[in-house]
Amino acid sequence: MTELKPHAAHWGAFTAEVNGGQLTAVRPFAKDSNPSALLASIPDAVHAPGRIDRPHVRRGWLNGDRRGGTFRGGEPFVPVDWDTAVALVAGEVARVRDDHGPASIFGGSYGWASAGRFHHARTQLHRLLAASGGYTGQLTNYSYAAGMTLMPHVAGTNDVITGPVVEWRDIVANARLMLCFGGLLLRNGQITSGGAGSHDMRLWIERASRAGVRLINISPVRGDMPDLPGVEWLAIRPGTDAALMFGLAHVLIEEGLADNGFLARATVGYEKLRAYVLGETGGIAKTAAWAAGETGIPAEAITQLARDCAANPTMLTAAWGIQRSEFGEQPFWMLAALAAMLGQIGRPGCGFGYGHGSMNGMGMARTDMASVNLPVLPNAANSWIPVARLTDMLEQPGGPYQYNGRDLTYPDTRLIWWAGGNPFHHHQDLNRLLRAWAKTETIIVSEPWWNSLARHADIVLPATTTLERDDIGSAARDRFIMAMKQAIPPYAQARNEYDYMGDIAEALGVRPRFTQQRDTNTWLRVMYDRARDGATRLGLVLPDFDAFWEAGHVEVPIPQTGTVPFAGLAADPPAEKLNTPSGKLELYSETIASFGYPDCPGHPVWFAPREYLGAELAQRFPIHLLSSQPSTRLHSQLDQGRVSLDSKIRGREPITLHPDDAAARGLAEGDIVRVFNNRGACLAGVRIGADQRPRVAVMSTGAWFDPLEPGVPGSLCVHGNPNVLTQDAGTSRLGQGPVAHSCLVQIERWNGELPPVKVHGQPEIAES
Ligand SMILES: Nc1nc2c(c(=O)[nH]1)N[C@H]1C(S)=C(S)[C@@H](COP(=O)(O)OP(=O)(O)OC[C@H]3O[C@@H](n4cnc5c(=O)[nH]c(N)nc54)[C@H](O)[C@@H]3O)O[C@H]1N2
Ligand SMILES: Nc1nc2c(c(=O)[nH]1)N[C@H]1C(S)=C(S)[C@@H](COP(=O)(O)OP(=O)(O)OC[C@H]3O[C@@H](n4cnc5c(=O)[nH]c(N)nc54)[C@H](O)[C@@H]3O)O[C@H]1N2
Ligand SMILES: [Mo]
Repeated sequence: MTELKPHAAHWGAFTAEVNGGQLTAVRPFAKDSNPSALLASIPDAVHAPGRIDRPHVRRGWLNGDRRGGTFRGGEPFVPVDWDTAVALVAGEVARVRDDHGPASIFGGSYGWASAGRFHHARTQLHRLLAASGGYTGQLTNYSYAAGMTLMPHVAGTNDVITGPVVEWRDIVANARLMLCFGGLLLRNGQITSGGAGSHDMRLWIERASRAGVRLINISPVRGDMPDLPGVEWLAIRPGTDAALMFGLAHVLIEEGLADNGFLARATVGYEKLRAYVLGETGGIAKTAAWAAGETGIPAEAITQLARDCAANPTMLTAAWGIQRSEFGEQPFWMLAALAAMLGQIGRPGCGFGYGHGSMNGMGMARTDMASVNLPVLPNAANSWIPVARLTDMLEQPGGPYQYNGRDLTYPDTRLIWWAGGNPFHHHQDLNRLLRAWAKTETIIVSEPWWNSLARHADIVLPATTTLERDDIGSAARDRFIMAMKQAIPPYAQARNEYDYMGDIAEALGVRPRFTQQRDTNTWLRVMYDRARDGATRLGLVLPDFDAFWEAGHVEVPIPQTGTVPFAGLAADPPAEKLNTPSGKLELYSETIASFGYPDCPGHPVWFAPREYLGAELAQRFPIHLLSSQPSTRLHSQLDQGRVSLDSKIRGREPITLHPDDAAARGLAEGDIVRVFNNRGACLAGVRIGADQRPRVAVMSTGAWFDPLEPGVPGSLCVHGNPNVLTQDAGTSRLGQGPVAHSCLVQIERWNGELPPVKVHGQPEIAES
């Protein structure tokens, strides 16, 4: 008999079909306008051969190998029972806390974990470590670290990046022209953090196209925007968006098209920026011809585009990925400055924003209601690093660094505990990470799967998947709250984070602080009721918990009129003071200037990246590699599912090359290549696509890191994880964000034997 259970994931809500304790299929949520194909991979992942069946400990660690021992990843694991695992983990947490202080426990655990908001692994771990004395956390994120550090200085808010951003319904009704730096990505629209009840990104892009909005895809890749009427493509050279924006700004100034009235009343610092654009400062005039040289877009096209922007109701948006590159603050800042020069900020459907094509829910109408979530506990260690400075932290305990106006030092990390994220997916320059990883005494990993992270741990704790527990899916960007009902029993000895962390809390003497004396069921009610109370204060009526759980979901009503960001700035005189020192939009920031950072001065500037096609390094490594988000999975999640596996070429992650670049190397579709630079190398399967700039290659993130010789830094990744190639550096001292998209490589045919991809199965397990 088939049982049906409502459930949800970051890639969508669904009904689970269960037969005899097995998840046999999933059906998309009935109210989803455009369900994601990724749903098909869920049963494969849940019942994958790579599930972790019980706790394990690395053999060398059990034998006393700690700091400075071997590189992790090359040794067998010894199975242990849960009592042993709980005692080992609690012992290590207490030892490091007492001997070195809680800041020596790195519990940042960056990552997406699951959509379920209660059994959210990272939040549970933070609660446990906070209850037991504290830990070093991580600030900002890999998505838009540079942008979110910058924007409060410039616009007094991060809403322009996280939302509510300029709404699609206003864009459709009012804008005639929309510049999309990095395109509008339907593949990214498959995802909402916390779960999507409805995938509406496609609907909105289609509506904009039908309404006659000219949609300009400014990207190295044509496919970054769907092929619809009104869509045009400007094939920009990667890493040069700020240069294009400067070129546009120059035309606006030269042709008297800048809105000087708006600039005077709503912004500060325009004079300094103007002098820079004109070349009165900074050495060179940022003319359209100059911009053409950097961007590869003809000067006439730039000039015409600037005129069109000034003549039409215009919306400017940039994908978050634009700032995931060297000096990533600059294009984000310059986009705001360009919108200010056009003077349309605060008009419905016009102005600027970020991420309209980066994730489902961006630009869609939403309530102000807070999503359902698990509250955190105060962290007494008061220690953190900017999220992407992970390897730096491990390499230089006590080492100084700068971030957003502060002089800081890295903690001395002795213990790492990761739950709900995957640094062997998300971090750049994995070979460097692997070397630094060896400096830590103990590494604990909570994971459902033997992925690359679990394989590089000392103590491995097997977690349940969401299908094995009750939870609630909820996202501020989505109008649905979803009941996630347990559909199948836990796999083997896998346990819920809340349950085994409760036992570890017990061993540490802090169980009541961790649990607040509540069981799972009580927590779900408490979390739901808190959100419901918040809704009531906004005048929204939501059903009580029992009615919600019975129905399987709640649809929160969407207000008829939405938010128009900066509406008060459009008035003359402005009726709105921004939360910046000047109360205005800051095209020059005294605060940022006062930091004295050479890599992020007081107004937007053009810096030539170290790695882009205009750099000297491009003579040796002539291909710019874009490691974009995968259409076939979420980051590293679902890589073992059919959608991802079906996309691979002889088991390798595809890399898409321009026909000229393939021809120059004698490569055909389906060939295997070695992609390499000074940092590392991986295999990949060739796809040929004419719809991208020459000398640009695209390889999605997320293929599980699978080194030919596990435990040997620099070993070839036989599967195709691009993060063995990407550079690990901060965007600037301001944002310290990751720079994955600034990456040069060379590509050659792989003539050797094709090593097997083993990472989706079990690692070597020793006798206990
Ligand atoms: N080269 C390159 N690298 C990038 C990017 C890029 O553009 N290019 N993008 C970056 C961005 S924007 C991001 S957000 C990051 C994403 O990086 P991550 O968020 O770290 O990637 P995920 O694969 O989602 O990792 C989530 C992990 O949680 C585990 N997990 C899921 N559910 C549970 C659970 O219930 N319990 C436990 N214990 N674990 C669970 C999954 O198995 C998975 O290993 O990657 C970044 N890395
Ligand atoms: N299916 C799927 N969807 C996802 C995710 C996923 O893993 N899978 N991850 C989610 C997450 S965590 C995030 S943060 C968002 C990220 O959303 P984004 O940051 O918007 O996604 P990216 O793929 O990094 O970049 C968007 C596009 O920018 C283009 N691009 C790269 N460099 C440049 C450049 O220098 N200039 C210009 N103009 N374009 C450039 C690339 O071709 C790429 O397709 O996606 C979310 N959506
Ligand atoms: Mo992200």
